[in-house]
Amino acid sequence: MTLLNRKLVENLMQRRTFYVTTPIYYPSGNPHIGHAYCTVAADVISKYKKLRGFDVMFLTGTDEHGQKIEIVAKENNMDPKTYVDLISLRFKKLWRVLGITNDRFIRTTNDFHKKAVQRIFIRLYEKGDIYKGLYKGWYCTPCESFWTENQLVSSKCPDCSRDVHWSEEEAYFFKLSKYLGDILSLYDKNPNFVQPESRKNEMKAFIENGLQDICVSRTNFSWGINVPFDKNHVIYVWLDALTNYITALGYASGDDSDFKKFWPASVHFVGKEIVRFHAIIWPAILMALDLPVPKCIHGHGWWLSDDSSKMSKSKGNTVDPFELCSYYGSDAVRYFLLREVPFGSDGVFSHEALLKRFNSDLANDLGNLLSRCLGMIEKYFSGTLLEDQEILESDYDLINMAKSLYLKIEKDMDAFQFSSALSKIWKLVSRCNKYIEETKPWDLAKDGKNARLSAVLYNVCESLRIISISIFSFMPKSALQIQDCLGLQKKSIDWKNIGIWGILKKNSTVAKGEALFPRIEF
Ligand code: ME8
Repeated sequence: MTLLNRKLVENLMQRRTFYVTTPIYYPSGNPHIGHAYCTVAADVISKYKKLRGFDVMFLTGTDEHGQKIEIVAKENNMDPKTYVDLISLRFKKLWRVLGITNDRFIRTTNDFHKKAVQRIFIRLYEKGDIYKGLYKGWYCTPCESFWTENQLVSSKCPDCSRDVHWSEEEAYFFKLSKYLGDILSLYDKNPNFVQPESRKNEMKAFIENGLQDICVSRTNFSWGINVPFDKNHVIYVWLDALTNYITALGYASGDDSDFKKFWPASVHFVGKEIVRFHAIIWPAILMALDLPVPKCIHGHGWWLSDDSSKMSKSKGNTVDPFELCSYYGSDAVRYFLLREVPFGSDGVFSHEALLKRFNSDLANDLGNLLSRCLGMIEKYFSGTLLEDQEILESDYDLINMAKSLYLKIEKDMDAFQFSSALSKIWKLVSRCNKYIEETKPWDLAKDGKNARLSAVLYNVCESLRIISISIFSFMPKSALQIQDCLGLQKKSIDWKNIGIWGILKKNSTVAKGEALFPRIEF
């Protein structure tokens, strides 16, 4: 291989990695629908990128230190480690139930992470970007955040509106103020760094009046990683937590080959309330470590309860995703979460809306299409797709729509517009249903027009094959079930096959099988 070719191949290989993360969740209570939301979104993009041939790293995990965890463990009469062991298992279990296939699960109590965080702290201290000073200010325990007097809203935490308490102590500080200019120029040079646009504007407004150094150690509790050279101090939980994105890849802990391969992250998915930590503090820490910053921070919206307040553990108004999955099935839950509300916006969760989506989009539109089409092939041709087919010019409206579907989805998926991608897929589902109404296969059967009838049913099967590839990342079980009904192997779920017409072999056998989404009556 010439040097130039080798360079090209290396470049190509490098371009084909994709690293997606979710926030690492506080195991301060059982996982709820909000946690499921972000992890499903990351799973969808991870499955999609894998289908498209990327070498993907998908990381999630739990953020196990801090005063909040210490308190909740005590309330449950457990030591913090026993408590987080228990709850982090619930998160892992939920990901299995939801069909999530993360590549790694980090716990901040993992030994390798603790050691790496200490090394990072030392590096920043030796560089002069962490220094010792006196901390005076307001502290919000649930948010693990410090606030100045001016930042409080009606004397409460500006993020969660709960009580704050005055705190005054010797502490270590990170020189965030030093990186103000670099962060502003990061936003200017990379207009897509913070998404959606509205969140970027919020960040810009937040730092308009400058940035203050932040306190990165605490002495009033002990459940955390010690400052290695000053054992009275515990490292601030956000410094501990944010660095998970690099320690999980082996940064500062020996084998850093994955770090070299996957960093910088392609996207950090986070809820809108923690964009600030990810879009300001995190890049500054990385800059201080002389590391590249992530390519994108995407702040998604919130699921609200029907009184329009944010669902959260502490408010006790959450929806249990385990229950939803056992009632509707994991694919339906995944579909609903990403279809109902555009990823950047807030949405009100209701069982009525989920049931409506289930019965209309899944049972009626897609489920019926599959069973109707395959039922007719069983009835008229004993389950075989006939060789002899009479294609008409008018069929090309459906054929072309199906063949070009991938172009529209790719655009949406690359912009994390999941709801829009699904609505385009459902346009094809509707077009198939309309095509059946237009071509009236039952009349063709009655009139003995078998060549035309077999063409019509073949066209619907091919469209269903394309639909199954397009929905795989959203609803993996259903996609595989459709493929199975069409007599295809799992490996035919391949993005290379999505824009090709005629993959289904003529003379092959199909079978209706069990209903894809049996209608739920209530
Ligand atoms: O903030 N709607 O953990 P956390 C949508 N440990 N998404 C929601 C949601 C809702 N009602 N409620 C929670 C933490 N989420 C830190 C993160 S990262 C280095 C450290 C999702 O358990 C959303 O993604 O409070 C949000 O950002 C995340 O859960 C917060 O989880």
